[in-house]
Amino acid sequence: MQNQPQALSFDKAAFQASVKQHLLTTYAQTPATASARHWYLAMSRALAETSTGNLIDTEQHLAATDCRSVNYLSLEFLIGRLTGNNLISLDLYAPVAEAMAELGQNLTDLLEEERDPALGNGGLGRLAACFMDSLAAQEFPAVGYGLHYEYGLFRQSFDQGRQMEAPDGWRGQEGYPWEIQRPELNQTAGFYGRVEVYTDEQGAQRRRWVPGMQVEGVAWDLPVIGYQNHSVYPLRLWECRAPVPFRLAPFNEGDYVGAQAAAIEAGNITKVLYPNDNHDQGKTLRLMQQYFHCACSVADILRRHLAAGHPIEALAAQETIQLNDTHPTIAIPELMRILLDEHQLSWEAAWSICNQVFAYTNHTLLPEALETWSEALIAELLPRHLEIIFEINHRFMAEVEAKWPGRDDIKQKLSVIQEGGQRMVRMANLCVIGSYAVNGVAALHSELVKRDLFPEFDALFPGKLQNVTNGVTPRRWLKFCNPALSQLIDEKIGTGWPAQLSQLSALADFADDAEFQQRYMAVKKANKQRLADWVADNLGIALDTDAIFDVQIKRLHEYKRQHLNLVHILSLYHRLLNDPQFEMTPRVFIFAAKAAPGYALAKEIIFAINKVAEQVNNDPRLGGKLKVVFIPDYRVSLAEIIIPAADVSEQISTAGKEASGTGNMKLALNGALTVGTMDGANVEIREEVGDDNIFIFGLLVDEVLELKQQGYQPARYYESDSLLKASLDLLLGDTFTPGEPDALAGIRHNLLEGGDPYFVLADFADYVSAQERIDEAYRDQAGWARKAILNTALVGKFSSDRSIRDYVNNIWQLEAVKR
Ligand code: NBG
Repeated sequence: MQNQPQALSFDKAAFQASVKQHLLTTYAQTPATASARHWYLAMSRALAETSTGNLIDTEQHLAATDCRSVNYLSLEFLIGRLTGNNLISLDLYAPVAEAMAELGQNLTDLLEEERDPALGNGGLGRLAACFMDSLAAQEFPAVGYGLHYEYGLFRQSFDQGRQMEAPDGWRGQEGYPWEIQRPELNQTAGFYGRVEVYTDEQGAQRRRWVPGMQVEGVAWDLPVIGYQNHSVYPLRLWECRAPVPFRLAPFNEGDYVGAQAAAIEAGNITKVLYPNDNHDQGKTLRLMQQYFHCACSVADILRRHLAAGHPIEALAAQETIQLNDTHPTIAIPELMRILLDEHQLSWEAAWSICNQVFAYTNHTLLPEALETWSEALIAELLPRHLEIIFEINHRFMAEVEAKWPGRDDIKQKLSVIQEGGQRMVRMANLCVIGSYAVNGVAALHSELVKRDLFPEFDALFPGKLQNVTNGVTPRRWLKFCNPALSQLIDEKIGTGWPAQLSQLSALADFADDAEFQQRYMAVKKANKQRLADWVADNLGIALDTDAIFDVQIKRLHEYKRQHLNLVHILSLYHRLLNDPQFEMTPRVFIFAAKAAPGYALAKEIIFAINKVAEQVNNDPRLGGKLKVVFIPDYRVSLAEIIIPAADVSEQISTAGKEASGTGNMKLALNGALTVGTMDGANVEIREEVGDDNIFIFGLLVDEVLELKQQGYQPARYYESDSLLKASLDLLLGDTFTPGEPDALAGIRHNLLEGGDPYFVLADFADYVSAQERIDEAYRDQAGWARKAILNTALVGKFSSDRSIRDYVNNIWQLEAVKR
């Protein structure tokens, strides 16, 4: 059956038999004994069988087609639950629902049994998942390479308002039904050791690395199923194990620990995902993860290339490698090492290949997120790679000297090695030097990369620094998560939009149609009810669906300014209690966010929001006007319930800090109106939806910089704005923490004495006025419906299909291979 795509036809009886077969042979259950979880597992295994067939067929087809592929290297793929989404891609949602109903099972309930594979922190990992979906949907040949963490991002719960972290064993006891181990693809990777100099047969002096430790990379594939086509691409995740699983001799001697030391050390490498978003922690094990990931992935890419009969010199014609942030940077010296030491290419030949293979995406300007590794650490773990890094830098410094003779200041800035104190290796510099293209993730961000982060690189390599604005997959983020809206859209404009999101613009014609407005808002209301029911069931808080659902869901970070949102809530609380003239539309503020476990202030902000919520939700004087809900354990599947229910989308980062954002796109697509700063992709969302359909406030990037240069004094804002003063002062005393005075004062302190590094106080007044405009706009329900419809209609640009086409056309130069 090679190269015969399996049709998207569905044999119900065969499928039901397969489900029952899996119940029995994989899970040792009969229909009488099986729990909902067993049914979900068996159903998913039955579906996965089909996709594995298509995965292998696609693989063989592509190998025979001699096409060019992209290899997407990322330490994170925040894929979300697969079963429901895959049913959409396979176009089998309704038939499988029917088949399962006949077996006495409710599909919606079964889908709730899947645990989110939380193999990412936030936007960066979720973007990688959307990109894989869009590659498969458009059939651009691709392999995703990541790590098979035993534990994904921690599970979050609250204990008296404080974040608690628990390990997330995402595969469960039974293993994850969609993954398949591919032992024939396993690779090995080395660490430590020394570099050996030897003379080869031609009498030339050569160098080679003799590692002191070897580990095995076990290949696991997850299927990335193309939307209603026959292509299935692999998301290949490497699990680290000892090369020899168990050493019998020392064990028999009674040395139980020694016998397993290697296994324990290797197992640690892919034990757990580092829980930092936009922050570099510099831990040794993290560098080991990075190198392990790159070594296995590069080896697999070369395996495919050579197995297809291509000469090593032709690598760049066949393969491109996209580095998702600097986390996989070490792939550059790794490929150099293999080309030089194993394939014996000259430096020039090897470097020219690398320079045509790698491309790099920058996802942040925050200095604390720009990775550096100590030279000493790399020397110990990867001695040959350090030599290669030095040589790359040495030759690059000569280029800099040629361009700017005698400019040591520029050399110091561009050097891969940061001098002064402990010598550090700057991964971003290495990426820019080693890649043929570098991109930022939104127009504004890419401009700032050129202007502020890498101006000299831009001068040295004109055209290398580009922009690709992020996007989100419309399959998961509209069709799957918002079935009611999807159906309404289908009715109005047909069913082509999930594959071509720009078609949504046809909805704009109905923005003023009273009947359509009413139906659109009825869908929103039903989605709000779905969320309200979830909140009532899980958190015991009753929500009024006539209230504005105002949503801020994203990682907890000072730059994202959840505390600006909090201070605004405090201002409403103050006004409701103290200003008899004050009127407001009832509002429900919904938060969901995880804080990195080591980020103390972020955790204090979570605590403060939880404490304010407790008080506000139970204060009868507020007449139910104000509710605050912090939903624990934010994850993809929660986003899928919250986003369709949102009226207002909070995108309130300090201008210049949020590279793009992608939650902003998902929320706008689902008809939430953005209240946002001129930051990241908000700027482009505004361009698309128009000024009347978005609420922009706050300082611009250059105004922030100017204020900083002048010497920003947050206390001035506090002293001159009585509402701000009253709101911040609510954080003193024990209004929200009875018996525990000043428990929330740390946040106030950070904003006043701490200098307010993210300009919360400077933007407060304008934020309040944007919120007042929202309140007023919501009172005109028809007007609001119009704005919401236009958001859905006009954000087609933000499909990740378009992002991928931008990469394909401007960077990767791939051809689609249709099956
Ligand atoms: C994040 C940015 C977001 C952006 C995503 C995806 C990192 C380092 N960066 O603004 O903060 O949307 O990347 O590009 O996680």
